[in-house]
Amino acid sequence: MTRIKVHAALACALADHGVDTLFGLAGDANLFFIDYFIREKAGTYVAAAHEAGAVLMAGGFASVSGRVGVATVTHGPALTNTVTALAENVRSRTPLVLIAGDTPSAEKENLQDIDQQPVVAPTGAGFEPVRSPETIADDLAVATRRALTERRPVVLNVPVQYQWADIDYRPAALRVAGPQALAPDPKVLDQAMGILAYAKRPIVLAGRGATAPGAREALLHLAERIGAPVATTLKARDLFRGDPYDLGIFGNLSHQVASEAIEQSDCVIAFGASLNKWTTMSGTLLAGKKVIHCDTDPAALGRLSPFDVAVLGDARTVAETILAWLDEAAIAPSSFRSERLGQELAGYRPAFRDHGTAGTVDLRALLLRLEQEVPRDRVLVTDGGQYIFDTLRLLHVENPSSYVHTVNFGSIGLGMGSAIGASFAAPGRPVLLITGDGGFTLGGLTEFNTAVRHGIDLIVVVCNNHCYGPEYVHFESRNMSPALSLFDWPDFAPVAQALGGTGLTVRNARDLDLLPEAIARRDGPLLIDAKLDPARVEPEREPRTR
Ligand SMILES: Cc1ncc(C[n+]2csc(CCOP(=O)(O)OP(=O)(O)O)c2C)c(N)n1
Repeated sequence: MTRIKVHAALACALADHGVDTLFGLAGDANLFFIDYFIREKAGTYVAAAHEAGAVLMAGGFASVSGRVGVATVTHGPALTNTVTALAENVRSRTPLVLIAGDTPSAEKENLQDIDQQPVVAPTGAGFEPVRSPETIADDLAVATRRALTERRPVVLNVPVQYQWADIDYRPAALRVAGPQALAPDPKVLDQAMGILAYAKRPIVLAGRGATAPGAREALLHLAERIGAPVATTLKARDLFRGDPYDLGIFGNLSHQVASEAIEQSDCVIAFGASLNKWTTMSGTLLAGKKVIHCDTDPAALGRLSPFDVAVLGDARTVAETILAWLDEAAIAPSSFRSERLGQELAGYRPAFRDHGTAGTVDLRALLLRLEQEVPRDRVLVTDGGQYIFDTLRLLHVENPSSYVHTVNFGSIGLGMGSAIGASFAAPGRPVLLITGDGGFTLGGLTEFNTAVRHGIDLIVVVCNNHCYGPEYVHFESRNMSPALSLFDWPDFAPVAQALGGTGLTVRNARDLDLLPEAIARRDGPLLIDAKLDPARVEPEREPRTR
């Protein structure tokens, strides 16, 4: 037990929980604690330019590392600036603690006073007030435990007047149960076996809830055993990369060969997937098929989509148990993993018509070149906009945790903060951020220099059609002038240079040949301003190859 100030105790408590990286923006109510964390605890502190950036960074860090992300802001407008970022992280189910200072409770006319709990409530984040100076370590432990077990951001509200109070510091234990196997009920599994035994064309589908260690191998064994191709949701993208029967994404982003296989299938066994409207294409992809839905969360089973059998259990244990039962009952595999399907998958190449002109590059040509040129161990972060559909189809990662999805709240402009945070969870690996010009000007510009200051290996690709894509399409579809959606931005490459990074402008297909050298020679944030045609913003269906 040591006698220290509350701000020091907060820094010690963070370090005692293994937190080594803190994202924030300093003000009256958190500056001494940040200073102590850096000086006395050798913590890494990332100073964001906007509070939204700080929270997004903590979210990106948590998403890639699998650890709790921690951010800090001061009171009043600093907290209101985080609302969208909190809502995003609630919807992505990211464990995150936001340490927010609060104005002195005794002070009547503090300009920055605002009732914090009602500010946070509609975002869906949790709220934990620090009860007294003496309980600060315990209250942080409660907030952290809640963030990890409830899988959402929790705001820890720290009254500013506590900062310099002396307390007896004692580390508080973080009581969080580790991951564990959850075995299925044999009676329920028996029903699932009844379906699998008769399935002629089953598919094994994995969501982000099926990406725990060991799950991939168990699901692939199961798939092989029942003769099923494998597929994932968007958020579990590339989990089965390398398997010859990997269909890729199941849903509205499926490629042509996968779509055909999904259409023919008569049974889907889904693990850790919510079966939302994008995965099921509003239910149409599961219609007429038998559905076995497996998840560790009883509330997830059947929440968004009907099932024939709902199995409570973790992906690995359920898959391994089914495998053992299949062998015991000597059930033969289906023939859906046919040689023909394997050949079609091996031979599949994305097909598209190149709409590039002398002054614009085709989005798909750009993305396919990036797929080739950006090192494979990249982390991929997408902002929001029309370009996202092609981006998610054509760019790949080595495993699902290397992909950060930032449009869970449908907001543009959240990619840059998330990308910076992700980089701190993936040292030595490049982070590739794909953003629109609207998203970049809304949220990316603000933090580009933060990436420069911290020497981050970041490649920002601005899909610059100098317009708000969906708004352009709305106007055009009603034969109205799209003028309101068009923007005469400055070139972004010199802007990136002025902010301390490097910039490259890609004006047409020929300029794509500049990418390899620019990417190879990068030594800090690199921005690629790719000029696209606003009239070509809508994703096209893949032309049929057969
Ligand atoms: C915070 C926020 N403000 C406004 C919108 C509405 N909106 C949706 S897409 C979009 C424009 C996106 O433009 P850009 O980033 O250039 O990508 P594009 O669609 O043109 O490819 C806007 C303004 C939004 N989704 N989020």
